[in-house]
Amino acid sequence: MSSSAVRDRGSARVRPGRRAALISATVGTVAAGTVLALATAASAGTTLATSAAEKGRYFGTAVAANKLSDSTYVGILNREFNMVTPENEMKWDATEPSQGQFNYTSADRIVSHAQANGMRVRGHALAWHSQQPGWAQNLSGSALRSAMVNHVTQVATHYQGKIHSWDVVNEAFADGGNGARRDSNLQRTGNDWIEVAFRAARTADPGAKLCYNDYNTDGQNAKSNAVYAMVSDFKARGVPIDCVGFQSHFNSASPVPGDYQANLQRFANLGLDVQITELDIEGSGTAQATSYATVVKACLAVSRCTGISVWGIRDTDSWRASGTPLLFDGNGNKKAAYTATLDALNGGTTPPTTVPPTTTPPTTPPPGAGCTASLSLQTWTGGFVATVRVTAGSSGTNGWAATVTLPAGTAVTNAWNAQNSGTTGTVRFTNVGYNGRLTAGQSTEFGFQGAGTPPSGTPSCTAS
Ligand code: G2I
Repeated sequence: MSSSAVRDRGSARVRPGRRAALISATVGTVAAGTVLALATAASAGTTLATSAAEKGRYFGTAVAANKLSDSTYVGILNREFNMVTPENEMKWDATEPSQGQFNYTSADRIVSHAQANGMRVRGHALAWHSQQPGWAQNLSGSALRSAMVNHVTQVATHYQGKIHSWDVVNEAFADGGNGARRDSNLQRTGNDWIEVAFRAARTADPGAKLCYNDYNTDGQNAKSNAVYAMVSDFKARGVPIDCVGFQSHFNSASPVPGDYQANLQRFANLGLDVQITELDIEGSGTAQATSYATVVKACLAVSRCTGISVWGIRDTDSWRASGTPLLFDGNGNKKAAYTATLDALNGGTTPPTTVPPTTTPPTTPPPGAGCTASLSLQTWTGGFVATVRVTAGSSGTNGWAATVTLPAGTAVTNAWNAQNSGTTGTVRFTNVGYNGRLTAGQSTEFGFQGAGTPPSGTPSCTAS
């Protein structure tokens, strides 16, 4: 796969949540064991993921591996989100607790959950002054520089092909008025440590978008000006950087800045993506809801704002739980902030809640070798997101290929969790490295976005 193809796969447009309710759907069994679920009308989404996808964005959340056994948590996660950021599990202290000894157990759990549920992953964070293992905290100079480069290389290589975007460097600028770099052991290895980290990440995973991520850079100020200057310089000198993450941790002392959208836009104008990476807003009720809507509208107004991630699911999951900063309360109920966020994603339209989804559950594939595929669509005027579920027959698979026939004039604009050959006509999607092997009856999902009229046929599936 060429690196440009890989980068396309990691671009902004995303599939809706796996359990997307299709407002108006017909289902037909086209061939034995193969089901087509086809949305027939454009519609306002009913989950954060579907609504964001209709606007060409993803909607994500921070996830903690130790909560993946909490059924309420997982129920909301799978229903509402199509991007996950490991909250702590990919950090240096978690992934390299002893020098040269890598532990990916917790992070892999999150990545596996994401892949099994058709979500993508924001990697967080490769190089950061905080949450370093003790051994790294005690290093300096060239020993620390080498250790940092090795860490970036090893972790990005381990997750190569599985990460939509990496926070390559996190929080490297100081607060306050002078726009200086933050003092840290990494900074003291030399001012070029940031670009060295980005180059190492690009070499290790050419398909991932590489982001600089920070807080208190959400409006125009001395700190964001300093980041802006660094990014401008990187773009001018060809240092590989694809995106800037705006953490967007807000409260009454640090509200959504009045120039939030303008600040996103000026970074986008440098020719890279912007992402809202750790959104949470302390508060409650209408005030909190209004602030969430402001953030969402700002992202939607900036064409290169490719997605929004909140920093946790329920208020009780938050790193600052007492501020009740999230979209779901401690019982998993939707808050006013949720409704405002969804409405903003839907362009101010409240989606109908009285129309039940009419998607018929897929039929059980007949026993036998090979594989079957089912297709579900979320459509809007001029485009669609297709989710294809591949299910192995009784022999399991070592690899698979699903073929979809597109109407004339329709093209695949990007695909994820599969590699497409061609973009028009009969398009063949083959497994990627991590989802080719399926045991008997096991399923996996991939997705693609199209411009034009959605396919009306049924994907065929062949196994190897
Ligand atoms: O502080 C909020 C975020 C700011 N931007 C970078 C993010 O990585 C950061 O996330 C937070 C996590 O949400 C917390 O969960 O980073 C904190 C550490 O800097 C995380 O807190 C740590 C606690 O400090 C540890 O005591 C604890 O062992 O979480 C660890 C795992 O629960």
